Amino acid sequence: MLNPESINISSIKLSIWGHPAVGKTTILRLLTKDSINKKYLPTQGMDVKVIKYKNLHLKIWDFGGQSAYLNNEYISNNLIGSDLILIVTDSTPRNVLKSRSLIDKANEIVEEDSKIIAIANKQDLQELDGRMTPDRVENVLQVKTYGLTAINPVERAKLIDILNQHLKNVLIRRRLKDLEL
Ligand SMILES: Nc1nc2c(ncn2[C@@H]2O[C@H](COP(=O)(O)OP(=O)(O)OP(=O)(O)O)[C@@H](O)[C@H]2O)c(=O)[nH]1
Ligand SMILES: [Mg+2]
Repeated sequence: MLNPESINISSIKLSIWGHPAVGKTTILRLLTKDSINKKYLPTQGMDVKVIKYKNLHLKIWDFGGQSAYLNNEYISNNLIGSDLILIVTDSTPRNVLKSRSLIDKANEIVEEDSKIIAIANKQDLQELDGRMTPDRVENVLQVKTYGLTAINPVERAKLIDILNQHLKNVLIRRRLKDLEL
């Protein structure tokens, strides 16, 4: 039985992508255990943070979502090489529909090399203003989707669980690829 944790691979690239103000940087800060700043400060360009994750270095790329950074060449150059891509939405119907095209674009760029999953963020606002449930978001996006409230530090455990699940698969895929060579 293959034990992914026994495989010594030094680094994994996790990209967090989505439209502006959906909560990408908040998700990064939830992971890095930095304090959550509720004031919106748009990310300029991108920010890369490295955290130790089990026996690996997890390199987290937090992309600015503003239109200047959605340009094809910029995204192609930087998304390439991702092992796992988190497409983040704020769970409003409008944003979820717009995020579908980001998934298509990401698929074109990375083809079979990266796993793409989605985060239906801002679930705390669901009852307040009718945001979509993770199941409904998943129906539209057609990739595995998880609900999250990134401003709530308690949700860190949930986010780590999601990553655990998918990073294990990343390692297994890499291992199988090595065996094919
Ligand atoms: N209510 C609520 N607000 C959130 C949640 N996650 C993030 N926010 C807020 O949404 C705003 C934008 O969050 P950011 O994480 O900066 O958004 P971003 O996606 O990084 O934005 P860009 O860098 O411009 O692409 C901030 O005011 C956050 O506090 C959440 O789960 N619920
Ligand atoms: Mg940001």
